[in-house]
Amino acid sequence: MKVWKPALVLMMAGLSGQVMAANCSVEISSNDAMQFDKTSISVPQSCKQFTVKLKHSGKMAKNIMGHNWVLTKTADMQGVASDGIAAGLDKSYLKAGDARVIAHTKVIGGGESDTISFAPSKLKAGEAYSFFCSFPGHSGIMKGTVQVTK
Ligand SMILES: [Cu+2]
Repeated sequence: MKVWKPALVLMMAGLSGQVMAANCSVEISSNDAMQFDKTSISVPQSCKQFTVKLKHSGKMAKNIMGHNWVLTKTADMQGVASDGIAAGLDKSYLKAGDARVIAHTKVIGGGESDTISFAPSKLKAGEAYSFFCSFPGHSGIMKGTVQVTK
């Protein structure tokens, strides 16, 4: 037992160091000028869960300048955004049961926030992913890329 103990302590120290090194959450702010404050985020696959907190620093109501955060393959972004228009605000401008949507927050207005988590294991290394806002007319500007890291 005595021989193994230092090895175990070392191993545990190594593990906790790893957990601290991986950034498993991100905070993204949006505003009344139809902008996100980030154009790219990194999602480490070493995280069991990755958490996104979306904030709206503006004052405008969600039916006028609402924002959400939607994650899809980059190739699916356009289709998800246009199919979402008809879904309306109550459905966060996303078609019900849209399998192309990997994760999303609800639509929020000024002063509000919403937090979601998803498993990075859903993302494949080498595939191109993007995040965007599916509020009608916003995805042309409100979008960014997602880097899948180790
Ligand atoms: Cu928006």
